Amino acid sequence: AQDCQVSNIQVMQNFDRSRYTGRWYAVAKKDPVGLFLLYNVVAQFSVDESGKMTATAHGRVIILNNWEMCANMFGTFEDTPDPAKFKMRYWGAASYLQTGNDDHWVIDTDYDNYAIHYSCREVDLDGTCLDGYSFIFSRHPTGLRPEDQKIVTNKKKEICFLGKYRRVGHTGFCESS
Ligand code: DAO
Repeated sequence: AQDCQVSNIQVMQNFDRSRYTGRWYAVAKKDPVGLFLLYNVVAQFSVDESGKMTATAHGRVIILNNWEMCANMFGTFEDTPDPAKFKMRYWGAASYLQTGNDDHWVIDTDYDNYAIHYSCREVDLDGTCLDGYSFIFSRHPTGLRPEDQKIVTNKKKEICFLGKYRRVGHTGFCESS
């Protein structure tokens, strides 16, 4: 079913947040309007004592439309009735970085190799996504394993973002920031 209705998008069944913890490398990204995270994007997910999911991320970002820098970002996740759908509040280590409150859906993951994230910021009047972004994460900085590529391509199609991704490279440049 690919009617591109945001409300019909299938997410990960029985999402297990504890298996999702640890380091994920963004290897591809579909950008939103007013893009922010550019390259060397690494996210680290955790589950705190109370069971709440949190994350930190670092990467090359663009601010004021033409200024690039390495940034440290933080996110906290509010649960919803669907275990794979969260509300993410995010902010930066510095005040001039982006802040926001976005949907954060886990579309699919095998926990050990790949994950597909989806966020629609603005749903159009016809129910499709007008402004959204998506990360393809890998446990490996080198990218997806060949056997995961087909799964990921199918999911990109299902969320109606196929052909809208760009590769996100890893040079290690923002690792120490
Ligand atoms: O890059 O254009 C963009 C939008 C993404 C903003 C989200 C950044 C927040 C990161 C914190 C948690 C990590 C998943």
